[in-house]
Amino acid sequence: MTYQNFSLERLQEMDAAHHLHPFTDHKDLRAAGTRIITSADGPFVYDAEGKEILDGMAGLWCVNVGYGRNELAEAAYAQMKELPYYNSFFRCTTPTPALLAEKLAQIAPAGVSQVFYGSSGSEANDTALRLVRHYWALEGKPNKRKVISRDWAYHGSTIAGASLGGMAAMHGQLNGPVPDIVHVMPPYAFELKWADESDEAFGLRAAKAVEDAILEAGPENVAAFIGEPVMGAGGVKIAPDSYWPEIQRICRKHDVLLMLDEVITGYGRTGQWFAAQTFGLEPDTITTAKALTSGYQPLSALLVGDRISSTLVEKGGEFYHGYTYSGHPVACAVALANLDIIEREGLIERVRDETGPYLAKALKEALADHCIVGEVRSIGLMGAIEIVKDKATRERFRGAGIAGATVRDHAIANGMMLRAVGDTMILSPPLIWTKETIDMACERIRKALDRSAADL
Ligand code: PXG
Repeated sequence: MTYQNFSLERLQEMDAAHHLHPFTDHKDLRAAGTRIITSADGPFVYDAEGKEILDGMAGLWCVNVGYGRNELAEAAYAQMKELPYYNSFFRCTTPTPALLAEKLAQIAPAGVSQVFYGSSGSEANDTALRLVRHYWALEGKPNKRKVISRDWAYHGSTIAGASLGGMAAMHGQLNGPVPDIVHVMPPYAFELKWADESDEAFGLRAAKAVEDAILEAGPENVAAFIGEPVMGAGGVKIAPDSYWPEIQRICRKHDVLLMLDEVITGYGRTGQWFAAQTFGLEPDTITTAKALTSGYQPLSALLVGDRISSTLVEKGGEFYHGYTYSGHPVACAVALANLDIIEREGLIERVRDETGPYLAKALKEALADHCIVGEVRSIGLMGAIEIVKDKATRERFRGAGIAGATVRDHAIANGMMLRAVGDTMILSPPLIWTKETIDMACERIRKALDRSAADL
């Protein structure tokens, strides 16, 4: 049975009748009807009515090699025929997770050479939280349990992920985060920088908020700091240059582990394999998922630094943790083929030397002067456009999120898939975008901004 046997209306009816969607107000959705995406090729997705949309979000920050890669389908097919599944418990493995682990160790930052697999970023962060606390217990410091995180962070949607994250609405539905997680201000200059403050001073102030939290908890009680090198779902918040070196220094000074969540920034997005390399950081854990397979299969890899892994291996005994699909052979086969494409086609170098700098320039030249744009910013192939009512004062439109949703809807109607985070428009396209694709995107976004300005 294929979906082609069903009309668009019938598919929408089934969806509305039975499908509970992630992060969705269902009454709203069922009244409006879902958009059904049925196919995709290269940088474009197509909906059930045949409309072509340039995908500015790479699916959901994941399809780094673009759509329509037969090679990835063939890798999955071949692995499924040979061995669709076997577990990696009980002293077993299968070939592809072993091959992938070696590959990941080669591309990871120095001092990070071990891999724990899961199926999602949320699962990987759950693993990371357990692992850092287990590490400190093994080191004879079981009181080092607290984790410092940030408001607006997104670390996933399981109970551990949502607790590590700093989304107030998610905490509300959790009855608050799990204990021993502390959130501090994010390095979000656009809204939090004081009028007379330099970027550098603001970055240091945001980092000091982390140190203050460590000192308040007592360093002897703090296990780790966790952060996305560039906050993604929180609105592509790019820290000033002074922030990350200072965070690294603070973590070292207080013997607090550095956990990077690179679920979005990993695998080329910032112009290096990992943003840790872009920012020159030496993390103890790196959470990765999404672009590890370019979204063609669900797979996550928690990369574990040698400090933690040597203790785990030497004195850990059994680590009572793991998932049925840890090291799934098909997902790992697809990841290997995906990393091979990224490498063979030089996609990371292209982002670093060509399309990343070009996106920054294009956003500035084509969009920054628009009357409802308060700021544009980008790093590698991730960018943000702040929508404001008053360019000079940065005053927002009334009703947080309405302006963002208006721009998004006009963009989609104009063939450009954008995501709105409140009134911040987000771009995180496939790494196969060329200069021409960037020009096409800016033209479509500019039109959407014009129409939105008229509406708002
Ligand atoms: N960490 C980060 C930094 C993420 O961006 C996760 C962890 C969780 O990954 P999983 O695979 O469990 O979803 C993410 C996921 C959005 C959006 O609206 C972003 C994510 C997920 C869903 C929606 O931008 N990021």
